[in-house]
Amino acid sequence: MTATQEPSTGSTTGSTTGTGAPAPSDRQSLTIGPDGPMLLHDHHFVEQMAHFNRERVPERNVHAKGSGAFGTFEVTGDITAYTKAAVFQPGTRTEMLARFSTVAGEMGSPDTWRDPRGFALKFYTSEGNWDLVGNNTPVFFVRDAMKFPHFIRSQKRRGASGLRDNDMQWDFWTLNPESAHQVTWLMGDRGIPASWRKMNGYGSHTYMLYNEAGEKFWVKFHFISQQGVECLPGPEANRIAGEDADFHRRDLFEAIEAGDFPAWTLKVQVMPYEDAKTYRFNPFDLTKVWPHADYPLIEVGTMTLDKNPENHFAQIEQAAFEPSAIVPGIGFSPDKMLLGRVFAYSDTHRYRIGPNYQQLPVNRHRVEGAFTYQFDGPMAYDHTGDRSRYAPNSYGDPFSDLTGPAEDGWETDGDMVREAYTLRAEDDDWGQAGAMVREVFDDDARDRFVETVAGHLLGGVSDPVLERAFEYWRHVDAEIGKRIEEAVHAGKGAPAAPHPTEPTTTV
Ligand code: HDE
Repeated sequence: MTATQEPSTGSTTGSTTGTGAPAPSDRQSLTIGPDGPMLLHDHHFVEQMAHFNRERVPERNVHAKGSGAFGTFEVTGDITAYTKAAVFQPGTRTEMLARFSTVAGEMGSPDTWRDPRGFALKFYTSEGNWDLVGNNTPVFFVRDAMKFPHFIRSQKRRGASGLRDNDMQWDFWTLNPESAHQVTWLMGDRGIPASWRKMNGYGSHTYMLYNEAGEKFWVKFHFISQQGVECLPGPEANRIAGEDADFHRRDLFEAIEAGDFPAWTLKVQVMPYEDAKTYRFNPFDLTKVWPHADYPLIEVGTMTLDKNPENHFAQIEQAAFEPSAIVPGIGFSPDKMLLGRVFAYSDTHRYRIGPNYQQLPVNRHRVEGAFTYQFDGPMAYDHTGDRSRYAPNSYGDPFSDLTGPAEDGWETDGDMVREAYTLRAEDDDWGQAGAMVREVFDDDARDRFVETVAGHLLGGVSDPVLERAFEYWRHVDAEIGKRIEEAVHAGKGAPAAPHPTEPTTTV
């Protein structure tokens, strides 16, 4: 082989241009003589470069880092007393897609950072797609969608340095005490799952179910891991973060490749419609869970993931989960966070992957004979032929014309206001967080919790915010607040946490 010859592996005439013509070369650009200038009409070179420069779509501004798999949901129970949804009819099997993710980290960030995990599900049901876009925690940081952009920016990067900053995080959390329950989850062991396969998933919000007779119920969805729940100790999670940023993605992909299919049991809590009016705290408040003693879990079915994506970009990066993807028998609720999300997700998809994102195969519904009055727009793919482009019309093309009360509606009245939820007898910011610390954590978990919170607070949190943080934890639980303050003062002389955004715990 002479000096100028390069090794050729495989066929040297097999690739094509974007228009399908034989490509001239994937190694040499067109020049005048081997040493001469490149030529502009080397359209294959131009096309390669131009497309390469456009290979990325904007990453999700939260939940950017994630992956998932396809599978099936099979109904093994019977909740037809509560819902007419086809997906919940006994024995029904529905194909689905799940995507798991962290929240604050960018696309290349480590899977094992401390963070809630996205637990996004898309069910390709016979009545249209049903998306349940939840997390691995049953609650959330705030109660009103208006706070969400502020919350997320406090978890991201400072304007000047572009660095993440514990001071911002604690400033936001302590100025929004409703965050206490979710922050307790986050700083506890479940803040770092050992695997996406070994964590539960929750719809988090209260939704509505309604049956054939039009009777309505309120519902919360729980996906209980059949692999159990396992968490990573902080130091091990930090070590893994440095060695394999894709630890969870790899774990899920390789498990499914090996035929080790993860499964979750769907259970629901059902609250009679009228109960919501008098329940002791606001049942639509996303910072709270419903005690299982009040509304026990009812088994519904099994979700099994058994098929890896064939193309990560097409099927995971461009997957568009949206709470607005709802089907007959399942409805929304007065939860302001849910109602805010019903707008936000489709909006972000139109921005990220274009107005026709629902035509992409991974997002496409599986309904035969579907007939939507959405046409054209960039990258339109559906061939609508000479279908009527308006409704009603005289050509027999279908149109909808429901009138009267919405079947998934609820009664409401009052002036237009901007106010927090009306407080009920047991509406507070601290009770359920305190119950978690005292009744769910054991002694060892409390020790790890104190170390994690103190380690995070020692990562650059300013004194005024620190004082508010001590008060915040005292409200959650006097003893835990005292221990956290002592741990911070004891650690004050110690060097700040090695990675301020990650707690240095000894778990
Ligand atoms: Fe999200 N959220 N979110 N979120 N969220 C997004 O949509 C938003 C909230 C969740 O794997 C975004 O496609 C608002 C709660 C998951 O693709 C965005 C509010 C819960 C995923 C968005 C919330 C979630 C997202 C960013 C306050 C759990 C990833 C990119 C009202 C119940 C889905 C995107 C996937 C993604 C908006 C709060 C879970 C920006 C406005 C609460 C699992 O649209």
